[in-house]
Amino acid sequence: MSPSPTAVTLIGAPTDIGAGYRGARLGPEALRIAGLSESLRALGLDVADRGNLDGPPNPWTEPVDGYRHLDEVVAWNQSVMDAVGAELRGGRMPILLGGDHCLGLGSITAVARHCREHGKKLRVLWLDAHADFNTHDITPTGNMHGMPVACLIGLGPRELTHLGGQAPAMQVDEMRQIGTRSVDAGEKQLIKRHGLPVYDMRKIGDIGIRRVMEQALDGVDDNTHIHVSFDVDFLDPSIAPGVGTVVAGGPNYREAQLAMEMIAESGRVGSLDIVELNPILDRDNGTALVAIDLVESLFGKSTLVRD
Ligand code: B3U
Ligand code: MN
Ligand code: MN
Repeated sequence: MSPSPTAVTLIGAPTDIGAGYRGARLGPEALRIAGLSESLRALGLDVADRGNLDGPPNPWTEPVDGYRHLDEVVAWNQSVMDAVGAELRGGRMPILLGGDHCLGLGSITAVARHCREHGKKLRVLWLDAHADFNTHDITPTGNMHGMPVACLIGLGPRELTHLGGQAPAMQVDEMRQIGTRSVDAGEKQLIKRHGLPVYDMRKIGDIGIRRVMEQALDGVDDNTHIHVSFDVDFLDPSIAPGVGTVVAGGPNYREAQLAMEMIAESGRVGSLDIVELNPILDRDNGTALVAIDLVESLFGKSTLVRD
């Protein structure tokens, strides 16, 4: 297998437009201050930081027809899609620094289009406590960071499902969700109806993270582009308290690290989102530091003594 790309580009998207708490807009700076670029450079990567994208402010208004801040969510996702698409066209690997997880829509729409244009298979690894599979009629909050996966497979408002021109942006069987443990009642039914592949915490408890990752990576070949959408609330809150929606019972440090190491060993990682980091709720930027440690593992930093 060929090695992962060595040229990576950081793209900051400082917004919490889709979240239920404000503060994820500070995520890109927290990751920079915690030394993301330096850590990646130390692994031998060529790192460019394009700074932050611009977008509308957060009006902090109530949902309308089940969507909170829909116009602003569209605007932010449009810029993310354009920026991520530009890096892929330039042969660099985009790393989106969120920002909340509604931005996964723009990022993955660009990645999916790139895969289609280059005849590549797509595998999205959605590392998250949540399924983010709500629609406007079942969402308990109207917060759009709970909806990007539904939008990606064609369920949602036209402005979002057709962000990249055609819908759906991706097929449900191109996704694997890992670490899931907080799913709303309507969302659960929708997951069943659409056959969304989910490795929830119960599955991780039953068969262990190693076998879960083997299964989630099954079928990945030399022609596969892996996109990792890393919602920091995937991690157990004991190691990552700095997120808006903490959910107890997540992967511990070593489980998360092994997951990242196994993804790295596939050699097929082509793009990454780091989202939902909320420094306002963190202690001493510790969650950013943990996220960076795990991203280092994703880029090949190994715990093997003889490698
Ligand atoms: N499922 C809930 C909560 C939630 C989803 N994603 C996050 N929180 N981060 C919702 O609002 O849709
Ligand atoms: Mn999420
Ligand atoms: Mn989440």
